[in-house]
Amino acid sequence: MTGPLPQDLIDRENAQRLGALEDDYASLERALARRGRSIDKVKDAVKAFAVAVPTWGLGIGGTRFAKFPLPGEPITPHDKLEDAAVVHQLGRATPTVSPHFPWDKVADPAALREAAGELGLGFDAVNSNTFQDQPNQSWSYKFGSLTHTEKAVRDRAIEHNVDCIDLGVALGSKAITVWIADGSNFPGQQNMTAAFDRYLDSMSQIYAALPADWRMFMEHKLYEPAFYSTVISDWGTNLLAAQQLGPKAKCLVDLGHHAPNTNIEQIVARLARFGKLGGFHFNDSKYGDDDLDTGSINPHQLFLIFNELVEAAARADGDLDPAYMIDQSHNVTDPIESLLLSAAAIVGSYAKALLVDREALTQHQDANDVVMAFSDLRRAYEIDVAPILGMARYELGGAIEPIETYRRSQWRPRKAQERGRASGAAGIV
Ligand code: RM4
Ligand code: MN
Ligand code: MN
Repeated sequence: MTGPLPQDLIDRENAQRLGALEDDYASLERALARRGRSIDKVKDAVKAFAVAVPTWGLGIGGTRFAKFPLPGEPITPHDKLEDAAVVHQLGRATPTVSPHFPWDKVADPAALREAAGELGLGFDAVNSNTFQDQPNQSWSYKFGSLTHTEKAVRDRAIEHNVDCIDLGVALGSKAITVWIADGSNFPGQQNMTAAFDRYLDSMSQIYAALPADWRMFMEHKLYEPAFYSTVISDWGTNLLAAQQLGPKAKCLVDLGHHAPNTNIEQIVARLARFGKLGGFHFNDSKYGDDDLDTGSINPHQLFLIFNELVEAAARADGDLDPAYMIDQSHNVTDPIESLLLSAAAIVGSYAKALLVDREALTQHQDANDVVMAFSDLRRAYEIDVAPILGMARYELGGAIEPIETYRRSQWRPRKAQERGRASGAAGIV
């Protein structure tokens, strides 16, 4: 099965656009060839690139104030898979989904895995949730989870993470992402050293439950919901923990989890250099952890991150394998459209980074030729890679123009007839 949308619709839409695409591709091919770059090589790398879609980003998100449901948005885990399959069928860059538990908890994970397989999807890292209390839960995470002062609460949080690993094994996943909301709102509220020690102790117990071929991604975040201090506040703290825990423990970089103006690309370079870069949660932000669409605010930063990744990959000689995942909250758009645009922004940044003339850049850096070094980067950033992305999608059976084809498919209005209505309660996602 190619996906939930009729393939002949995609073919018909593509047929109208193929001539123009071939024309643009040939023109870019000539322009790149003049500079000694092979367009086909970049296109092949783009075709092999994959980024995971978050199940929590497939429904409409919300803020503390309100959530405005979208008629036809997915309600059940299976609905979410269906929508993820639409994203992949059109965009051809998102073959996996990253589930969040207990939000995506189902009685029969093997059946969910099979349903995903039938839709052409697999599972990326599973996510645990100890930042909310679940209905009828007899303990509370109000004052922390893996770092709670009471052992009984820590044990429940550890148990939940181990359950998530078991679910992930049943789904065919190979990693767990742990983000905790633990921290404090007032100076003096928490013994910062003791809280970190409790974190290390709890995490070592989760680490011990990891299957041999699994990785554990640890996500730092400087604030929110704790507003004075968070236990895993920054990449330095995260790296210390990952180093202590062992080789399967890696740092995950969520683009929205840094102080404003942080040089995220430099963090990426550092983590990659020391074998501790686990993966990414892509999104964009203006003020805080806004979870806006990737590349919508600062596409240049995204390019610079991929520039470091391409640089690190050349040095690592096949030893660099970060998990690429999206983590966004779609409050005012159709999530399918946001995810299509975001995946294209991510893949496009990767393509641009591949177009950097790395030999020339190194020469200019070594000669301290600032303007030429900067110009090398700028030139690659300014290339319009849309024809490469369009051709890659087309050759993989996707849509040359995914959003237009998606709208033509009438997917959402049809689902509005079939699916129930999502709750309008405010909430994080
Ligand atoms: C957090 C963090 C986690 C995500 C939750 C929903 O801010 O980014 O990755 O699981 O939000
Ligand atoms: Mn995240
Ligand atoms: Mn976040």
